[in-house]
Amino acid sequence: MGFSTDAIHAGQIPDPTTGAVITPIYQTSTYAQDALGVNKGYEYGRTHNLTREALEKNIAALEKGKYGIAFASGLAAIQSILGLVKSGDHIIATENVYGGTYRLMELIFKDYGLEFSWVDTSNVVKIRKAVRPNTKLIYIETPTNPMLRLTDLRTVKGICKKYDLISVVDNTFMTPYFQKPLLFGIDVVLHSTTKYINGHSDVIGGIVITNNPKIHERIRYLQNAIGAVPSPFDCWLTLRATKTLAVRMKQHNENAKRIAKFLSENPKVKKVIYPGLRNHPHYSLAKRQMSGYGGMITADFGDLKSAKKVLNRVKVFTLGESLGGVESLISHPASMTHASIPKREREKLGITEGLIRFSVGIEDVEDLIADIEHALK
Ligand code: P1T
Repeated sequence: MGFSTDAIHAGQIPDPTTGAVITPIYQTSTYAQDALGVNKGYEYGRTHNLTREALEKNIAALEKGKYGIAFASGLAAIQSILGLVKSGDHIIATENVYGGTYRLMELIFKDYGLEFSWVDTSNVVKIRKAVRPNTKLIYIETPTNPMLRLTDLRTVKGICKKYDLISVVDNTFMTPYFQKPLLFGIDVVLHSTTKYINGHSDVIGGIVITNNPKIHERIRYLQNAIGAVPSPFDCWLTLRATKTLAVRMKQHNENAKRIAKFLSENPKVKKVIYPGLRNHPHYSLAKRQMSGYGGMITADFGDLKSAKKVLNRVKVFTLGESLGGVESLISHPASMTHASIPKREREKLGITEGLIRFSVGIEDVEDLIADIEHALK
């Protein structure tokens, strides 16, 4: 089936009791058992929930994966992935990931004996050099948050095959509408469903998708054992949202392309980073492994003073953390999403005080451009 058909139908069958077309919210913590040891396959809400199962099947289908395992947040999904390795194991991770991902790995899990190397994974030589005898997993964010650098998925898959490593891709920025890492042979895909997948800025959630039965078994075990599960209502809202994922992503992409061009032509903007611009260092890779460029733009306004003016003056864009909603958001990575990264590290990555991140929504693009134009005057 095509993407939109799967988005609307996959994982959802009319409710067997009433024929309700929309999967009900199974708002229950437990299930009546027919007799001791006899049940309908549902025992306890943390372990089984039909609304959650529908969501898991739906997003797995969009990623061309067999298994989806949903979590209460993107970070809970990432934590479950760290359960694929053990104390003493080494992980190679993209140096510029979401600040919370860095915090979880470097400031929490390092203390539990995991080793991390933060690598520019857009450079294959650097990935190869980072492999150690105890390396078990490569964790990729592409495009990265917020510098929008890309990693070649085919190359990562090749390295993982050679050294018998697990490959993981955070596909939050692209969504399966524009990028399907599993089709490149990547083992595990994850999302903060909080972002584009839900797309309405009203749910925090995460999901892990894989075709590998062993990885599925382990992550499923951890989902229940750790217990960071999403509520049935959140699953229902997210399931409702995936139905329009294709139309939303098309519009995010169209609007962002127009705004990236507008920003590029404005002399007050020092640098515009958008994978769909020809001057992006990974433009040709973007064309090869993505079918669109997404709705995220990062731009450097030179210094904090200039950035502050833009951040404080916009009216249609809302100043706030997060991204991927239908409404446009604007943020300051250095003091917001990436504040937990030490200043020196941050600046090495290019996350300077003058940097602004735009999450371009699906409003009328003329209004968005007028809003930025006004803020820049
Ligand atoms: O917020 P949560 O649902 O736990 O997801 C964490 C996460 C994981 N991966 C990526 C690429 C992300 O961008 C995020 C969360 N990011 C923001 C809140 C932000 O404003 O960038």
